[in-house]
Amino acid sequence: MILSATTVPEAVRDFAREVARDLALTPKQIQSKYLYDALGSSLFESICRLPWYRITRAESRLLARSANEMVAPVEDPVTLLELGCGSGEKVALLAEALRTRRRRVAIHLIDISATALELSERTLGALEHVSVVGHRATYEDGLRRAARERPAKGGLLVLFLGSNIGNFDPPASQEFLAEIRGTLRPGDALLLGADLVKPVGELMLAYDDPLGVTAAFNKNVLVRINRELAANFDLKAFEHRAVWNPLERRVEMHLVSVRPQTVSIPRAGIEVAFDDGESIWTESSYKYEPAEIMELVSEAGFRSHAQWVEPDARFALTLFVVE
Ligand code: AVJ
Repeated sequence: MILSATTVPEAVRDFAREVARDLALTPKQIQSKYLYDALGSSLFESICRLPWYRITRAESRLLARSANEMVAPVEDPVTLLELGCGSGEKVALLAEALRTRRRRVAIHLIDISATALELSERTLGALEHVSVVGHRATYEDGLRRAARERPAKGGLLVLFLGSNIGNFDPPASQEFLAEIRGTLRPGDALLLGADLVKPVGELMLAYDDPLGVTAAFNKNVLVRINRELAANFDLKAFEHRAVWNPLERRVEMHLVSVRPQTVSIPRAGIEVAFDDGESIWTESSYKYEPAEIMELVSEAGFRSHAQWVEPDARFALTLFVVE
């Protein structure tokens, strides 16, 4: 079952409004959530299979190895809530660990991508002891809805995996973690996956891969604007660029204009002029140190319970509880 937060025309109107607002900023921006239409979501799934993008496999290894310990502090009947579900394979590993408790597990999936929800529901449909509700919504709306629908008894384990938190700048992540905390009760928990700082060469291969899949993923947001907002972006006139910003400790993705040009976006009611070399900033992926993750989340009112670090790809899963 997939519940949709907004009707399609309303979503397009929001998209148009935000694109007009963010392309008027300096530097020009497009919010990263718009990368995930149907094609963008499948390109992201492909990125996860690239040898140079190691986040997904590193996290799955940690989950496969320690899922039992990760669900142990949460009381039956357990509700799992995944923010940004992707393919559903990770939540399946945790649901699998709960099977031995012989209780039913309710799973809420929250994603803005219908493709991701459908894929996850298919993955989880194979498990007999789970019931799944998909919410096609932003994290905030989905959290609120799932919190309303949870049973009076038992613990809720929120999964915020894949380093999705890395898209938020530090103040926004602090605010969002506080919002998660606000919807939880004592006994609930948060499992957070965060990518760690690593050599720049490795980061560049992950975000500017030799096959060009990440470039396609990034440029696809222009394809989407052309389709949904009737724009005339020339795909050949923009280049994918990934840069490591050492001060902010984030990888930034940009779309760089290769010549001076003007693009019209009729449904957003704008014409946008680009200088030669001017870019649109489409995503940030912050990288962390293990101790920093503990601090960030503790400040939002959680108590850290355990941390698992994958030493090769450098990725951390940290479990927090609500007291
Ligand atoms: C899904 C946001 C975690 O930042 O690593 C992958 C998205 N962007 N390659 C990330 C992404 C470029 C990914 N997150």
